[in-house]
Amino acid sequence: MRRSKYFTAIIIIIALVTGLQACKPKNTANAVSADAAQKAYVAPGKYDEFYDFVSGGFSGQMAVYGLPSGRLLRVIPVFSEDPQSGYGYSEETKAMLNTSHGQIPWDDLHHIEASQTNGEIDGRWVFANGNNTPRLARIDLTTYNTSEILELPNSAGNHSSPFATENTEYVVAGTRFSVPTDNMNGDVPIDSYKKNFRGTISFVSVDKDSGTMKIAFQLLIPGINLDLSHAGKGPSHGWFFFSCYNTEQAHTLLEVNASQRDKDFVMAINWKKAEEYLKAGKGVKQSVKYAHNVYDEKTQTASTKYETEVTVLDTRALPGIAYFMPCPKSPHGCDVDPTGEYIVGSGKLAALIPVFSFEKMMTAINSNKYDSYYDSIPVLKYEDVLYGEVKKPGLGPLHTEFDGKGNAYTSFFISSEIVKWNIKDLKVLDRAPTYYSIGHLSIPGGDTRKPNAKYVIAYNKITKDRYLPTGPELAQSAQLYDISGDKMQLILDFPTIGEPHYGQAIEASLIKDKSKKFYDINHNENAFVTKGEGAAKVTRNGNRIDIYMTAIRSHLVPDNIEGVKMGDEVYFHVTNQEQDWDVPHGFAVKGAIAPELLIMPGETRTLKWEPDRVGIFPFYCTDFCSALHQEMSGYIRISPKGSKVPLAFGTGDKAPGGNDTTGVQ
Ligand code: K7E
Ligand code: CUA
Repeated sequence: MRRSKYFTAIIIIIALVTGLQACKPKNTANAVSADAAQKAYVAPGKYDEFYDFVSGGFSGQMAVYGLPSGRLLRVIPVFSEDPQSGYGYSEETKAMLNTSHGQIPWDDLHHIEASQTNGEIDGRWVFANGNNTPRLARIDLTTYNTSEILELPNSAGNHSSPFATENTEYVVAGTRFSVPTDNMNGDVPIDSYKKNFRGTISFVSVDKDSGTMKIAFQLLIPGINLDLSHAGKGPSHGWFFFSCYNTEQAHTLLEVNASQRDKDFVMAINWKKAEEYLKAGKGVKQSVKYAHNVYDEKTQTASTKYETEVTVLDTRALPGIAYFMPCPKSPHGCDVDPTGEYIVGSGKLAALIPVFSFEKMMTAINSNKYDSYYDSIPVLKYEDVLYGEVKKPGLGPLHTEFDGKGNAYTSFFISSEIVKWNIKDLKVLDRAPTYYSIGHLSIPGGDTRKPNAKYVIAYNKITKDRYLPTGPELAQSAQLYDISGDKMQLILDFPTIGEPHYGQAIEASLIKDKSKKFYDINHNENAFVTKGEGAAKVTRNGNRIDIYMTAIRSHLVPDNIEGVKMGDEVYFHVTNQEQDWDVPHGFAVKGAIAPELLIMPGETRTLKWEPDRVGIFPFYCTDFCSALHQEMSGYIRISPKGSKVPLAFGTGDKAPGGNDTTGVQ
């Protein structure tokens, strides 16, 4: 029996590995219809209709594209240092990447979640997960800055994340890897998995006004892997659904060992019940350590607070929080339709799509009708909670989104296609090939109560022959399909940065007018701001040199600096004096390890430099800002330690002169 299951698993794996080639659609050019170009065409000078916020995967960043054109509008640095803006390098932003493990320059970002009000996208923030070192980020959609990053303790592999409730009461994050919790002695044999490894789900509350995140509580769950999730809505508001795999609790060769069981689970979490337990004091306070990084818009500076405590509710000891619904087989996506009644599981290794009924689930729970228990959590009967199955939809279903007209769109990794099916009668209505190996797909608002059924976007894993070759690494790719008619129609391919796991497209009208044009310099409360050239100065405090510098088209004040010596720590605090849209200045100094800044109008940014040799070092503006941009430059003189050169600085008439101490050490 075991043997035969083992072989089944192997065959499925072979299908997974080879399926790609076997199912590669032919005649790809024919798939594009004649009027496609017109539908994706946004004339020069015209705006796109949607912003598409797309994860960069292993780049740790987020990209913003316009739709339907597919034009790249911006890359927002989130969990990775950014050589464009200096995020993570400048003194003001370094703290954003702090964790309990130290400052981490790079992470893996998978999922984007838009904030919601009444179950609809409200255009205030987008959230993203740091997958490797578990963190959640909040991005402000007026500035396109990462405003906050919250580390998650008791977590490993923050994949099932982030997912928001209908009013963004919570953004929720589940663990991919179960591990011993942080307060345990983690020095245990790996094969003691079943005894010592646990999963957690973090419920992060979001302040209605400021957006500030806080871990409200964590749920301790059995040692399994959580993959993805979605919040209930409408009638199922108050519930969360998580896809679970590795219910085998394997700890090695998961490819085979976590594919043994016919059914894994969708876990239903009653978070209102969890709140009750929390209120009743059933939570256990645990000592942990995690970083909470907040970017303050007033001081334009990020800071880190290390938190030391989290409240944990054990779902195995507190009945009524968690239930398991059996779901075939190694489910990946877990998606809730706009009505909140249907929950779609997507077993990567299953040849059907199970659709669960929230109403049936509640009936089964209310009548205490369980099949069994899994690590003290009730397991409901598959037949009791199943609304129905979509039969033979395709191979390797991953993710489902909805059009709000009663249809679902599911991505199929192995058969490389999107399949449209009807939720009520579970009949397949249409299928469209993707090029190739689609992962997530998204419809604007397609996971909310109010989808905008204009487009579906495919985020693909493989591009192979779609673009001009660029060496071994090819651009990954998204594809845009018009879904306004009965049949899906491919209208555009566009390359993406990193790996586009998931994206959320938001109607431009919801956010474009709130976009900030510049920072009011009068409200700049940075500790090192320079308001006006008259206030520019250089100060020495021991071996610390602070240079309060201004930038305006097309000069820097001061642009000649002398009297700095070897062994000094030099801080260039550059304030961009412009008060106009689209006039950043840059700053760079030769030999600096964190070499460059990009400074928005009205903003202050600081570059730290420890000169490593005596000499003259030029600095200059790196962003072409005017016809005389190339003249926007200056020099700093570094003298030997113990030199008598006095501290002096200025621009033009005020530039220092006559400090020739050559040979006078
Ligand atoms: Cu399917 Cu990380 Cu959401 Cu990628 S995951 S596909
Ligand atoms: Cu300022 Cu170029």
